[in-house]
Amino acid sequence: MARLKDKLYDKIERERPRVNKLLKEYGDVIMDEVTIAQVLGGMRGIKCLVTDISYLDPQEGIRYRGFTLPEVFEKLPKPKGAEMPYVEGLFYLLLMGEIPDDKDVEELQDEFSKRRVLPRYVYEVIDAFPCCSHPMTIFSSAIMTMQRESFFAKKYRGGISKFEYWDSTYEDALNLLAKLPELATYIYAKLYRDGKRIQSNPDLDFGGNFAHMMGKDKPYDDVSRLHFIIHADHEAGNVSAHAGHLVASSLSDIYLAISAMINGLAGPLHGLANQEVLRWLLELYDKMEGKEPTEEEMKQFVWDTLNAGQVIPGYGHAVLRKTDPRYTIQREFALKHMPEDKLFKYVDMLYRVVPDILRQQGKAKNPWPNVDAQSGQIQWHYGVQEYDFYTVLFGIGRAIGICANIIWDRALLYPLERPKSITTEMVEAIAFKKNAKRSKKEIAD
Ligand code: HAX
Repeated sequence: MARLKDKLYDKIERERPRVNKLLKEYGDVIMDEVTIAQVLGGMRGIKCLVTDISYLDPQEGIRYRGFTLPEVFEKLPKPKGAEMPYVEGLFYLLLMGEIPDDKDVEELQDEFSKRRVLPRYVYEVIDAFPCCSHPMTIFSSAIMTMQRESFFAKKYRGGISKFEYWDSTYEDALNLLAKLPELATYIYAKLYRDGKRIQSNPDLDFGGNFAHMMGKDKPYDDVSRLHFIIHADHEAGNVSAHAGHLVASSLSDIYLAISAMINGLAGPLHGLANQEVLRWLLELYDKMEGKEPTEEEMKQFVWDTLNAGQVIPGYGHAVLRKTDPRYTIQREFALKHMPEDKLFKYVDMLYRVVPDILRQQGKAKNPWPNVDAQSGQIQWHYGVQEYDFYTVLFGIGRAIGICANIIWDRALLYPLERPKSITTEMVEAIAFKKNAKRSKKEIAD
């Protein structure tokens, strides 16, 4: 992969002085103020992470390397006859910050193809899992099992300069990403298809090969490309991205970091929400015996969930304050390909009723749908109905973005992450001291 790696090296050489200058000449500049509510509230909104791979605007949604999602879908090269672009092209964009040409994508496709074969022991590890293990647990563990292949770990043990860390990290990232479709589809085959796996086809692209190994016809190849691309990154502070970055910052290799990233994604407030949406929708579907509910019935179902002290899965967001563009893109796909699908009609009706209800309830800062409100229904439509598997699909996409992030973390020599914690007593001391000042000022006023 000389061409991409050479280009990446040139870019790294150009980027390093920017970070050095900021550190050396502007290191004392204050960037943010932090309130007690932010510290006790999951660090919401504190500006303390840096990534150039993506940026999330609360109103507009995600941009990958400065491109909105509609721009990404319009500009990236597509396989012949396909509606959706190459996943390989997206990886190139995230890594390099430029739209690749056909040759760039072809080279990357070739590179993934050469690295795609899973070591034998990975199948054995998956086979050995006890029944009822969640697919995300198997996915994470299988990635961990391959840690012994880490090129970075071997190089580090042999002794290398920190300026070379990115190189073996890059090799690990490509080796791991290339294997994820085969790994995930084997987990699917093992759990839901009596272990009958379909051999990969080295001539197909990342998304096409995934669809092939899932045993799905067109347009599931486009569904896969769409799914992996929209899930790739959501700036640095979400749980999965942050977990990946945090673990990698101790110079743990890609296998350890991506496994940690997958573990963070497996929580119901994050990636597992796509599974929860389907589970919740099917509860109503069963109750209605497949009939379309009236808006009143749907509203009641939503209120019942809220009144039971549960969240509405697929709605709300820690940063976004508008409908997630990842939801909109999938909705447009569904409107084009499956407007009459019964479950799509449920999803569509939820879009009409949930935001008003959440506003009436008055708790959620963002009443609009996020990516997970729509993704599972599309999978369901194409026959992937084992909804416990949906977060694995999310994980494949997210690994693409996090690998690009970790390569750049190493390239720019970002250090071990180590924020400071204090005790509740110390927080109280800060709070009461500030309040004492405020009271004095209020009296003076
Ligand atoms: N349903 C019911 N209540 C909700 C809600 C929802 N969808 N979204 C937020 N709230 C509630 C919160 O639980 C919180 O209640 P308390 O004050 O009682 O604790 C209150 O509204 C304020 O929360 P917020 O500030 O608006 O939201 P947070 O930043 O704390 O949390 C979440 C963001 C995504 C976790 C939240 O909106 C949620 O739980 N949504 C449902 C689960 C979901 O869809 N998760 C996936 C999010 C996208 C993603 O990461 N995908 O991977």
